Amino acid sequence: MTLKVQARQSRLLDFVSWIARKSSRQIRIYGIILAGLLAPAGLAVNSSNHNGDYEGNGRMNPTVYNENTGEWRILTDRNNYNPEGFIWGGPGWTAIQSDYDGDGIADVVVYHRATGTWGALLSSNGYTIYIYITFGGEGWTPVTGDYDGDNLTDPAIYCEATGEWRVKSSKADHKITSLFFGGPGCIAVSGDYDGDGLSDPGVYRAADGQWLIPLSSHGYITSSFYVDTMGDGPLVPSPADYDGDGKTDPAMFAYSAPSHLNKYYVFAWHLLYSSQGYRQIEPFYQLGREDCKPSNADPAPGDYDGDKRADYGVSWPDTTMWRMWCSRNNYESHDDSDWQGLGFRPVQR
Ligand SMILES: [Ca+2]
Ligand SMILES: [Ca+2]
Ligand SMILES: [Ca+2]
Ligand SMILES: [Ca+2]
Repeated sequence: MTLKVQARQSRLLDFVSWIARKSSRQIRIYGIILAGLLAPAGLAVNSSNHNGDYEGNGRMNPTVYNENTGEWRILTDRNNYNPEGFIWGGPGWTAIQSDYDGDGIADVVVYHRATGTWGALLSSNGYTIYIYITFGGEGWTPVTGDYDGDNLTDPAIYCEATGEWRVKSSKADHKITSLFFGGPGCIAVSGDYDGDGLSDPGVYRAADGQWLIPLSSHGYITSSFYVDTMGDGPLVPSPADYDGDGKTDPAMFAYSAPSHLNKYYVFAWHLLYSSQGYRQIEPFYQLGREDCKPSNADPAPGDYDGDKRADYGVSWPDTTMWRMWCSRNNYESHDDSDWQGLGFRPVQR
């Protein structure tokens, strides 16, 4: 098991030193954090958590990862939405981008599924220090979130076989909290569904399509939601705050959407708006393939235009294309970019 950082390290360092210059205002010595390596002196939180935002401007950066090669590519404003790349990870490593040090800028993290090793490069020290912890392993999936509400993402994992969640709380010296919720057939869909700043440890139950969400603001009493997917699929939960009220909205992405005129080459987002009493809105349908085969676009929702509402982004593993429809112009037009490479999938937040 090796982490490849050597080959393109200089490019990563170029990239990250630019970020460090650009965001020097925000960089302070935060107590760290992921491994609890440093004393938490001077700990301060000065911005809301911006998972997936590498430039610290409130807009997420589209980011993809090729597990075969360990390559990451990021579209940046400073580069006119052309990709920049580096290598971190490789076969067996899942890529995650969240803000573990709470400086408002995404950190670059990989998780080794077989051994539970996390390899992290934090933005607040210029991505120059490699931090490794072991947390999880076979059967455990990382579940991103800020469960204690201090604006720092907490390393967290979920085991579907047992329904156990383990959270290393950043506020409590990364002490592990364990809870049981979910189990076989339940996929973790953590998010802040009640908008109180604490992630809620919810699950999507595939058998009956129920979203079961213990809400932090209600003593973790479970609320349930249902998103009608109209017979479309394969399905992937795709929760995000689509209406911009600060609450995560239950949403499903359907790779193929025969509910739209029986066209399998169309994909769909099916979702509820929390701001409208969890009313299900019209599905967001778009062409996923031009050759009429079932669509294989991967979903990558995120707030790419910085208006606090999630935008619809997709990336194709077998083409070099990125496409997104932004809320700022009512999803009416799309922006395309080119990854300049094949085999990339969206990075999890
Ligand atoms: Ca960060
Ligand atoms: Ca919450
Ligand atoms: Ca919402
Ligand atoms: Ca947006």
